[in-house]
Amino acid sequence: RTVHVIGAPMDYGADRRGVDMGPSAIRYADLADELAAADVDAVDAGDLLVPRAEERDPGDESAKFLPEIEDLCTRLADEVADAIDSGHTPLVLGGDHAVAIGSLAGTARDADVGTIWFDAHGDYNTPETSPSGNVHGMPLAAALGEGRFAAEEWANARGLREENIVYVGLRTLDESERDAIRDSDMTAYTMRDIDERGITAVVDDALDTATDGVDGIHVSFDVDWLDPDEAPGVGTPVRGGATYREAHAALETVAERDRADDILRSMDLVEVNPILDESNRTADIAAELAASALGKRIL
Ligand code: DIR
Ligand code: MN
Ligand code: MN
Ligand code: MN
Repeated sequence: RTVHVIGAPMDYGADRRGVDMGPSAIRYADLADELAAADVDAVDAGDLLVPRAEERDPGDESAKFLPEIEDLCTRLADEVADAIDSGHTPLVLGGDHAVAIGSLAGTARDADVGTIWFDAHGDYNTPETSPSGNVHGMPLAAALGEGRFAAEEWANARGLREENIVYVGLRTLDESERDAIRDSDMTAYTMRDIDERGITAVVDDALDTATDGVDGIHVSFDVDWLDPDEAPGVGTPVRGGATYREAHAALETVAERDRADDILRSMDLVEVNPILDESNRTADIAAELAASALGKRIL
């Protein structure tokens, strides 16, 4: 397998500046060595060019920097789709989680796709419902063309199937997201499911649902899914998250299924914020977790 690393150093989607440095921090955390340890070939396509947020006006308060996000995500979607066409597995380094709009649009351009969303948050707001106006809280709604995103052709992920979207380890939702997720065809496992059943059983079920009848899955990993004690370098920490070991076990379970059924199509690692981090430890974990997802094994 060849992994195609794409840096998306964008922080238009979040309030706290600094996630634009995520790609550098993850590379600095020996991503290349970690990928080698996973026994994959890797090509690093470098970073997409992103104008600095300070040079821009946030514009519409209900979806800040949306034209800038459109520009980045349109280019990212093309690069992800091209990488898949050449038989590679795109690994997108964020950047805030709004970059997933581009990843999903690219990976689901010519295929039916499911996704597993590892995140403390639901990321299912629309400009109409978002309490913050931050687009990193909206990528799933954008990809599914909800609300105002119905008119934003660039954001829609054509082959993404709602019934193949699975959240693992949710622990905080905005009120309108709760109702919308309940009314949707998506599947949601919360931290409580992990407490009760253990991470590997939950991820196994998530994989059954996400892979059912599709060509492959996209794994979107927001590092705030981890407990802030493990991953302090995030803009929106929420206590009660996954432990270090649960996170590795989750992604090793994905890798195991991939080894059997060749299901992993693309992946995001997002929301690493080096400004808020302690000695790059959040980026370190992110790099290690990429290796677990891509097949690194002890024995
Ligand atoms: C919040 C935060 N639900 C929002 N979302 C985050 O702004 O919509 N997602 N941090 O990862
Ligand atoms: Mn997120
Ligand atoms: Mn999050
Ligand atoms: Mn390391």
